[in-house]
Amino acid sequence: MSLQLFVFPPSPRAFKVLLAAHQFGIGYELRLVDLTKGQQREPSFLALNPNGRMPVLDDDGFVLWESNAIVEYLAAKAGGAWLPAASRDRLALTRWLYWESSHWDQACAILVFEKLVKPFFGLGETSEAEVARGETLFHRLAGVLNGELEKHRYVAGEALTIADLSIGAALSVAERVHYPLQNYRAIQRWHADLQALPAWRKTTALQEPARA
Ligand SMILES: N[C@@H](CCC(=O)N[C@@H](CS)C(=O)NCC(=O)O)C(=O)O
Repeated sequence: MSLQLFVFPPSPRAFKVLLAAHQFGIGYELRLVDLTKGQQREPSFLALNPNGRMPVLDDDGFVLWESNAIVEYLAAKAGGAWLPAASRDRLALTRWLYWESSHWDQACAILVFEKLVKPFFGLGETSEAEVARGETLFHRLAGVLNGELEKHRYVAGEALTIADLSIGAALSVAERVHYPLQNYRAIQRWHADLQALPAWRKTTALQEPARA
């Protein structure tokens, strides 16, 4: 059986794993988990991920959930320098994946929920208090990211790594979420570099909400 990615493509977390697969040139079968239809709560999906959340990878019976774990798995499968063998080199990237899931994803998710998910799913008015909370968290993190990107072209140095794919995925909805990026010139430059990647363009083409 081929490698399968269970995703809802409009989501930035789906974008992350699809972007990684495209960047590494790894073939996959896209299995739609339509969140608008509650497919993440169906028994067949819960059997793959009891958390009822996408993305999920199934590679010939090896099942993984958590988007950053999936990115690491794809990087290992791709070989080469994508997942460095030396522990210090690898952990220099891993720490950014933890940063992404503990801090960056959490801050971005507040803004995505208020400005994108609520209108998309008809979940009520945007809460200005939540937007303010999300923006406060966002600024603290964007300052850190911008500082690193002033020192080198990509997050962890001069070469593109899984840290860029993981952290950059949130910006796949930047135009619609209006992250407060005005004062972060290095992030803007990096975002433009990511958008120019053929893999980014290929992933963007899948973002349109599924119509069934
Ligand atoms: N930390 C997880 C988060 C996954 C997640 O929260 N996915 C959301 C969509 S972006 C989901 O499937 N939500 C469905 C639900 O909560 O019912 C990851 O990075 O994979």
